[in-house]
Formats: sequence, structure tokens, C-alpha cells
Amino acid sequence: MIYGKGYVVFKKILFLISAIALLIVRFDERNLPSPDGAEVIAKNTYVLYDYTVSSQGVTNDGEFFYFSGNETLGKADMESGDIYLINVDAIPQVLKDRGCNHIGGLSYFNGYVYAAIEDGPDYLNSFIALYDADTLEYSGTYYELPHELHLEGVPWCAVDVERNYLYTAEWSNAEVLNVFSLDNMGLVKTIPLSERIDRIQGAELYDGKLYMSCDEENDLKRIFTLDVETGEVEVLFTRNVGKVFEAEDITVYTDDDGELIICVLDRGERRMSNNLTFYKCTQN
Ligand SMILES: [Ca+2]
Repeated sequence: MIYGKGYVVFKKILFLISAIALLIVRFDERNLPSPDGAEVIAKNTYVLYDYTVSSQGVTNDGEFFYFSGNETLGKADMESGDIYLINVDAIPQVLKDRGCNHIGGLSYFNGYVYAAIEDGPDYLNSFIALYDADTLEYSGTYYELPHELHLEGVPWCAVDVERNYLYTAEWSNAEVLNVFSLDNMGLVKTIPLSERIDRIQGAELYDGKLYMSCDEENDLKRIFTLDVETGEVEVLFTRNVGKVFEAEDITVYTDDDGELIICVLDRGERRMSNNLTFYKCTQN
């Protein structure tokens, strides 16, 4: 179920179709407005099977991007953005038996990809499953999350290495941040938010702040920050990508100059393509 070399050959054979699909997408997106408070420094576009593999989650370890689709995982070199390793059936049977059908947001820690997995549309069972970052194979470790804190499933998770925590929140109108221990996924505490945040699709931690991607039902698709000590929520910048995209997960890293790069995944269902857009803030 895991394809590396075979997938690369498959993509080479489909190179021409892929190139045509990319041209159509670029033409379709030629008039996208600029963001406010940030600049776009790069964009990776994924089509064909790469689209399936990269439609939900994203994280990185400084060298590789890791993606999820509904039931899949993908791994790409960060420099080229090229997906070269896929797990096409990533939800383990033990979680399928609990109704799981959706891998959401991802976060990386210590050689493992932490994946948020849920059982829509019932949302009775929410889990964090760990995958070997080298091979994308399920590690055999999963944790069940308390249902009362995940009434609409678990769309994302974010690891905080410094505090040894993993964070989640409700998808719809979240009022608190859920804080779990990375050691055993026991609930440590919940932190009240300074304001409700709706439709959070992904988050990633950097320097004590969660950077959150929200699929607002307007054209703004803003990026919020959440101070994990105080619960203070602020708008970081406005992306202006439009309603034709569904904003998905987010990941962050620092470039060679130490500047923070914020990467946001957007699913363009009509275009059958996903964009991973790289932003740099232009104001503090
Ligand atoms: Ca993420």
C-alpha cells in the first residue's frame, strides 16, 4: 500500500497531462488578489493523484513536507515540493473498525507524523494516530480523544515540543484550546480563548503561538495566532484567496535568514487541484 519508486514512474508517464492540468489551473488563478499583511513568496500546485494525497493536512520536519488526503499520506521534498512517497490506505484497520474515514491535519514530532483521524459524519470517535515519518507506515500507536471535547470530530492537531503538549480544539466556534500530554495523550487542561474561532482547519506551533488556518465562509480566509499561555487570539494576516478554495491545514518553518514562512494548504475542488502557498509576513 506504500509506493515510492512506482509512484515516481507513474508521475513521469503522466507528465504531459500533469503539465496541461497545471497550465489550466494557473490560467484560472491568474487574477487572485494579493494578501493583506503578508506576501506570497512561492506556491506549489498539486494535480492528478497528488491532489488526492494532499487535500487535507500538511506539516514539515525542516527537510520534508508531509501531506494527508482523506485516507492517504504523502511525503515531498521541501525544496522541490515533489511528492515521491505515498501511503494510499493509511487509516489502520483498528480505526476503520471504529468508523474512521478521514485523516485531517498533521503535525511532526521526533520522527513521527501525528495525524488527526475522525469518523464523519457521526463524529463519535476522534483519534490521534502516529506514523513513521521515514516510511509513512502506521506505527501501531493511536490515542482516543475525549468525545465531549470533540463533538464535531478532530480536524487538526498541533505538537508543542517545548511544552511537551499536543493541542486540539472544536472545529466550530471553538471556545477553548484542549491541551494534552505528548507522553500519554492525557488531558492536561483547557485554555479559554479570548474570542471564539470558527471553522479551524489546521494549526501549527511556533515560538509559543499557534498559527491557525480558518476556512471562513467569505473571501478573506484569515490566518490567526493564538498565544498558548494566555489564550489571546489575534488576526495575523488576510489571505484573500476567495470562496472557491477550501482553506485546509497549515505548517510553518524558518528560512535560512531565520524568517518565519507560513505555508497554507487550499483545496480547489472545481480545479481538482491543491495549492500550498508560502507566505512571509510584511507587518508585525
Ligand atoms: Ca499542520
